[in-house]
Amino acid sequence: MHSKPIFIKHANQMITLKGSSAQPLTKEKMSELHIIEDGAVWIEEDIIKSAGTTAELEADYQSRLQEAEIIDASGKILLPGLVDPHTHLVYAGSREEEFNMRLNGATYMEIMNNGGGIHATTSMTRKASEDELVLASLVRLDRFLKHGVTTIEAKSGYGLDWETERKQLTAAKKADELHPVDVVRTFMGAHAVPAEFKENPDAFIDLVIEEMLPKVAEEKLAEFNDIFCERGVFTPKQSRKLLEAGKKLGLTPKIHADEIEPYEGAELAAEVGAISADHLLRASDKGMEMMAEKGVIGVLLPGTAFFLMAEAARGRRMIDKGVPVALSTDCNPGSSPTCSMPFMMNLACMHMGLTPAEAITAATINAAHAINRAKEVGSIEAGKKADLLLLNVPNYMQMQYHYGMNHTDTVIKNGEVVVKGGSLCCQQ
Ligand code: IZC
Ligand code: ZN
Repeated sequence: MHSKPIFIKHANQMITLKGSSAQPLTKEKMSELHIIEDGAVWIEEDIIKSAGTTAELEADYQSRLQEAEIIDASGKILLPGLVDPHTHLVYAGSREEEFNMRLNGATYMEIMNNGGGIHATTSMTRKASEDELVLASLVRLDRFLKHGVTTIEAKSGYGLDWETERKQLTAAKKADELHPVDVVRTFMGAHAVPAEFKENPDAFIDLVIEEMLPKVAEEKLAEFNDIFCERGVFTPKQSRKLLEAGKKLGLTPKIHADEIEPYEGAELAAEVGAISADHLLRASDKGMEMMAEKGVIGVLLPGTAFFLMAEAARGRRMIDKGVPVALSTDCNPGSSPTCSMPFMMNLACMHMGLTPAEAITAATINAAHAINRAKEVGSIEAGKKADLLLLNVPNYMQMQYHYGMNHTDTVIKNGEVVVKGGSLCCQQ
């Protein structure tokens, strides 16, 4: 625990996003960043005690300025630590050969149907020890942190058998304990139909429901329950059955929806009351409208469209229709091997029609809502966790304008400086 208070002052722009903890932001509210110029925050232990202008906080804390560690943020912007609400953090191996195959014309689904793709990562993850998975995850968490991400979600789904699914979730829990970045867990036993069940996917869904879900709930291994609802993987009917079964055990539904083909995944997300529907590259207008009505968050993963060389999700249309939109890396070895949320924010502007302000909302408070953490993180407000990001740019639009670069200067996680001058601090 940090002994001294931290006083960050003179931020050129402090992007607070205040007042957004109760509901995800929609429509024009996604552009209201609640910026304070010459912004300052006072941090004690792991909590933001106060946020305002430098003049206000200097007056309020006059008698205590001597005891604080002072960070001068002149010329920089201060924003909430970024939140990534959709990752496949825990896996073994990599799939650069498939990348090469796709560049030579093969499709993601062809590769998967020939035993590669998710199946390739599953076989490598089954063979890896829990320690190896923890170590691989810690390396990725370092990369997230260097790019300003302080909280992520992580899914299982490269086991497709109970032993490995459990190993992945336990590895995610250990990585969370060992690393400053917070890791929120999702069970995704139904990520692909394992070869053993190729002829009978219904039987696999029953196995996940009867054998795996109760153990996930009982051992508190995850908060969310996800499924890959996609033509050739799991049908909407199978997806509904699994998500409803999870709900009965207290697991909140999430869904990989309409990623490759339109499949009424967005509609299903609204019907089962999912907290988020993710991907949505081919979501229908009706699906978007149903999501907007039910407040289902659209978690968009622009890196996946970029890396699969596919047309991006219609983010602009979703926002205009009232869907609360969040952004994520989808960090995984097949369709999006990256840990860079800033790059996702740039792609959202270039390929989905979001503005820089909307991209910031989508990568902070709306992303926090998508993993049920908006009361603790995602905005700069008194009482929230001291998870903060200082970027080496003078205003927030330059974050996306200077693309493909990492502007991270300082990251504070739980009130500790964990990145300084763009580099990880050694005390971790
Ligand atoms: O490993 O290919 N889409 N799941 C659904 C993925 C991509 C991850 C992978
Ligand atoms: Zn995914």
